[in-house]
Amino acid sequence: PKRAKKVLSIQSHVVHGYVGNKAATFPLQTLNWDVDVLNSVNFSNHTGYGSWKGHSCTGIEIEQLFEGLEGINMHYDAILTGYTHGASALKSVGSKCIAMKKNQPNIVWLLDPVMGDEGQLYVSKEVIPVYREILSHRLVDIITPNQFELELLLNIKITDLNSLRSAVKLLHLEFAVKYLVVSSLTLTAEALGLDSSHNGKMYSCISSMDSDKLLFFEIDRYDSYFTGVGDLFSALLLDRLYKSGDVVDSTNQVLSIMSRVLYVTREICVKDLGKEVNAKIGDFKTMKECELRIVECADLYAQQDCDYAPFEL
Ligand code: PXL
Repeated sequence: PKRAKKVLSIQSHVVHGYVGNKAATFPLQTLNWDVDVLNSVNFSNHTGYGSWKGHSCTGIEIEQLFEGLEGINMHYDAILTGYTHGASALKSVGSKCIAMKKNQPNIVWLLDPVMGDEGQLYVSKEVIPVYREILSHRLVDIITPNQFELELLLNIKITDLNSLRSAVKLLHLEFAVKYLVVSSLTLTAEALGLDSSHNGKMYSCISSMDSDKLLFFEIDRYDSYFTGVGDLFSALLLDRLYKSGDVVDSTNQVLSIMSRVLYVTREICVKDLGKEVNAKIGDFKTMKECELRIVECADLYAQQDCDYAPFEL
């Protein structure tokens, strides 16, 4: 058998549903990764339900887990860091991952600065400067913010193509990240200078440190709020980029899988309930119906078809 690669994944755990490590672990396992799962929080469910209980790890608790791993001489091929609720926990995650990268520079580190979406923060706002500090060490290889998170990191408002370009440039310059993949932009087709035939679409964009090109993908927009999409996206992107190093093809494959996962998720909902359901943030009934069908989608994660035609703007 082909030996599995090893990834340390530091994200949230939820008892019910699929966000954070619950959205990343099983898909990565199907792709032949040994996933060492460090849970930054232990919640009943994701916070978008409006009702949840649970515990967030303190910085000291996180450090102890890393010390335990050091004590048994663990080494990794990749690190995936996502949802961490508080500043002190994130500081510990940051300093330990920075130390690992310094000791072993060929580890691939994908940092997903999970903070919020569409203007709403779902972690403590104290994490914003901590993410900036971590990134300033210039050791992160891949970053996957959404538009809101990119704005928070750089303290820049993105309103059109020019401000997006400035943000992307600044990010590469200040933080030396090799690849930036913005999985969902809230900029409209109009703001990007596209004609009205593109109305109602959403965009992802990618940029590499060694190129001035900004490449876009046009994807479907849903009225429903799906949580965990970003977490599954970053896990799959880490797999593809680790294995191929081609950011355009990797992103295309992953976006194609994401579209199929959302299709299956919606189809199962229709079969179960006889109608489409659109989740509303804070409403646990609809949120529950729209949990990603991570298990049922097991056969999708290895697919390599590219459904999109990326274009430059
Ligand atoms: O997908 C982001 C996320 C991850 N983990 C937890 C969350 C959320 C978003 O709400 O609540 C626990």
